[in-house]
Amino acid sequence: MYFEIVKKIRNIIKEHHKFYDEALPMIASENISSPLVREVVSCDFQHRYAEGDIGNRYYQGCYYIDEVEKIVVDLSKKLFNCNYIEYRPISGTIANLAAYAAVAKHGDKMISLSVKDGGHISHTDISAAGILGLNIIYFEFDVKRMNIDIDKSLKKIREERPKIINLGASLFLFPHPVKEMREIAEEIDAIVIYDASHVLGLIAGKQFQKPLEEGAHIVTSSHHKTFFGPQGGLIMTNDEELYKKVKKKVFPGLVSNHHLHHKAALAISLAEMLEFGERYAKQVIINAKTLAEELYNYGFDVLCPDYGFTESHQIAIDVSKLGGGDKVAKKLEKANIIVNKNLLPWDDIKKAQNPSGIRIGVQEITRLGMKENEMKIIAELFKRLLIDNESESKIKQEVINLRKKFKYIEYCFVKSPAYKYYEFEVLE
Ligand code: DSN
Repeated sequence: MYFEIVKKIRNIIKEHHKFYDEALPMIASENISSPLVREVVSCDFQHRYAEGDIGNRYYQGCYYIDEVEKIVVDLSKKLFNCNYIEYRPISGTIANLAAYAAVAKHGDKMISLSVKDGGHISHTDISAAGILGLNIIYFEFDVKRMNIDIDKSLKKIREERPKIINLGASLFLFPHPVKEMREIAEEIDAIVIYDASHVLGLIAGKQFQKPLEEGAHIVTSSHHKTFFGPQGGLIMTNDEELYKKVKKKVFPGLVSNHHLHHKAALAISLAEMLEFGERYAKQVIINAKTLAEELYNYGFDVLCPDYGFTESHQIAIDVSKLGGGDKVAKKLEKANIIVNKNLLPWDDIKKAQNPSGIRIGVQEITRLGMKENEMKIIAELFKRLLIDNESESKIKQEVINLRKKFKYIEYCFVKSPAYKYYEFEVLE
């Protein structure tokens, strides 16, 4: 009798795949992984345990797992030009928690960006940093530039003397001032942690700042936003002592078994990044800038017009004149355009359910092969839907038609349909 439920679940998932196959997926924290990554995610590693280090596990049967994880380490060091990589965190938040715990203790101060200025929840007292009991203070923020106000923040850091200076963000339009923060960190004996989750693929593709080279002591990240997936986290550093501390906090600290199939699949996406990353990241940034400019020219309040709108995969728009982020994101969703509502610096945090902004990411549609011409088409669809008030059903049909030309994943070794549901034959 429960097989009926199983069939229902599979059908719901197939519908989800069809929906994404006919949509414009533009959530800035997501991406689509290649068929090779997905093949490896479904491999037998998902059933196994490999607690411990490569070559020194607490379980037998890890021979091949060791081989693959050695490749993860080698490729990560090459791609990110770093000395030490801790690849076992199972998410970006766990990576942050491990890094914070490695260098600070309950009651220590950390400075980070507030959520309304773009910070991730794990950088704040409502999530990982708060669970660790860190005392969070916030950077001063320059809303015009949508970036850390360097002078005011340096003054605050000198006064407050935080133990951790935490860079990186979820609304992350421009490179952060790593060099300046490292200089002051030296002065007050602090550690600079840079959360690269959103921009890891751009860093890998050499189209964003180089946080380790610019002075971050530790870089934490997820590996599925601008990076090629699958979901998971990692930590990098060039400092052996810090690496030893971080490693202990990851295992046995915060991770028992590290989702081996995801790390095997990470080996594939590291290879994909080494091969295609530069070309992909360049196109991501061209697409983001093109889309931002087109939207701005149609009259949308795209942030930072005086600073080129963005240097990352993201665009932020103040849509308060159009009814606010909640209304606009829902209207776009009805037309198969998937974005998220987003707090902007001038919002009250209590407005999180209906903030002023929407955030748009172009990394996934870039991986589907879209370029400048498609950005122009998409901007026009936004305008017709949100400014001219054309019907959602009409715009949705145009989205479906546009997507018919972009069914495959680009920047990967094999040609395969992007949102295919890999269905096994099940005998009833
Ligand atoms: N909250 C996610 C984002 O959308 O940026 C990151 O975890």
